[in-house]
Amino acid sequence: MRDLELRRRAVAVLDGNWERGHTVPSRRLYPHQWSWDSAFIAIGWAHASPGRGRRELESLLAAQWADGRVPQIVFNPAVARDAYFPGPDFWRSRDVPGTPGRETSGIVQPPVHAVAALEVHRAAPTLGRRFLRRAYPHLAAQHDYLLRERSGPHGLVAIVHPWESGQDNSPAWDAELARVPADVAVLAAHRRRDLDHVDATERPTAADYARYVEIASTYRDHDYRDEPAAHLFVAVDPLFNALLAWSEEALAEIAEILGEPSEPHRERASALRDALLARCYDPAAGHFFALDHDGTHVAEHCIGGLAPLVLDLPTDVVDALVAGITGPRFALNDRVPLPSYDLTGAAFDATRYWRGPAWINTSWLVLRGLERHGRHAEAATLRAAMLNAVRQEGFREYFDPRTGAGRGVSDFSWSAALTLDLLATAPGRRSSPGR
Ligand code: 2M8
Repeated sequence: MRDLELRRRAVAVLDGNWERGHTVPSRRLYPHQWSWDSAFIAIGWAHASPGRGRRELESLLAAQWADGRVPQIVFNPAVARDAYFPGPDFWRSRDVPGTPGRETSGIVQPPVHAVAALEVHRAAPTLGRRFLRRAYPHLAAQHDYLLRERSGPHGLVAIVHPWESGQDNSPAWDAELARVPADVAVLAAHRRRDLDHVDATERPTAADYARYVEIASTYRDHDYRDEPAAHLFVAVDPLFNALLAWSEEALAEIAEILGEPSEPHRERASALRDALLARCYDPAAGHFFALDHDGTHVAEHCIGGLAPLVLDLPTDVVDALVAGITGPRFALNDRVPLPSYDLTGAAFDATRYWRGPAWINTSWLVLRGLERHGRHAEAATLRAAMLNAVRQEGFREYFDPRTGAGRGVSDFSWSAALTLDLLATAPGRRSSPGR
C-alpha cells in the first residue's frame, strides 16, 4: 500500500472516531475521551486538521480538576452510562468538590500533553499562539499537581493505580499489585464490558481487574485525596516521569513563545531527568527500572524503561539502552514494532495486552528518543516496523510482537494518529522539544 493510501485510511479512522470536540480511542471498547490517547491523537490531527488537534486538547483540559489533575477519562454524557466499566457511576466524580461540570474518572495518565500542545502549535503557528496562551496555565497546573501531590523522597512522581501508567497490566506492577487483595467476588457487582469486544486472552485477568477495582474504589472513598491511606498501590514508572520531564521541556518552549519565564520548567526537567538516572537506572542492566512503594527496583525489562530516551542522557546510557533495543529482549527489526515487555522475560505473554504485545505509541516514543540521540539507523528500522505493522494489519490496538498479527480492537485512534506523524516527517528531520 502506498503512503498516500495509508494516510487516507489513517485520516478516515480519526474522522470516524471524532465525536464533536474529541476523538474516542475506539468506538466500541473505549467510547469516551482518554487522557494520554488525546495527546497522541492531537499529534496526529496536527497533520490532518490542526483545528481538531487544538479542540482535542482543549476539551480534555476543560475537564481538569481544581487541584490541577487532568483525568484519565472524560465521560461523554451522550454515551450509555454502562457502556464502559468502570463508568461514571463507579467514579462518582460529581461527589467530589472541585471537579468540573463533566463527569470524569479520578486518576491520571502519563503527562505527554504539553509535548502534544507544542506539536499542534507548530502545525499552524499563527492560529496556534492563542491556543498556547489558553492551554499554558492548564498544562502548568497539571504538572504542579503531580509535583506537589505525587512526588516522593526520590524526587520522582508516583502513580497510584496501574491504569495511571497507561501500561495497565505490565509485569512491572505485578509485585506491587500482589499486595492488594484479589477478591474476584468484587466483580460480581459489575460487568466488565471489555470482554464484550476483545478476547479474554488479550485482556487483563479477572484477578487483576478485581485489584484494579479495589485500588480505585479505595482512592474514591477518600475523595481522591493523595494521603497514604487512600493509596493501596504506589509505584514509580520511568515512562510517566520521562514524559513529565519531556513535557516540562515543551512547557519551557511554550513559555518562551509566550514571553513567560522558561527557566523553572527547564530546571524541573533536569531535576526529573537526574532523579531518573539516580534512582531508576541500573548500569549493570543498562535499563531504567520501575520502583515499588519502597523505592526498590523492579528488575523487569519493560518498554517504559526505554522511554527516558526522549530526554538528554549521558552517551554511555544511550549506548546501553540501544544495545537493549537491538538485543534479544526487544529485538529491533523492520517488520514488527517493539514489544511492551522483554521477549526473554519470565512473564512474557505474546497476546495479553501490556505483557508483551507491540504498541504503536510506546514504539513512537522510543523512535523520538532514537532520533533525539542521532541514532538514525535504528530509528529508520523502527519506523519501517511501525509502518509495516499498520500496512499489514490495519490500525490495530496492539500486535503480536513475534508474528506482527493484529490484536485488540481495530480502527484504534492513536495507531492511526501516530502513523500520520510518521508519514509527515522525514526520518531524522524532526524537531522535538529539547532539540
Ligand atoms: C487501556 O486502558 C484502559 C483503562 O484506562 C482499559 O484497559 O480499559 C490502556 O491501553 C491505556 O493506555 C489506554 O489509554 C486506554 C484507552 O486506549 O486503554
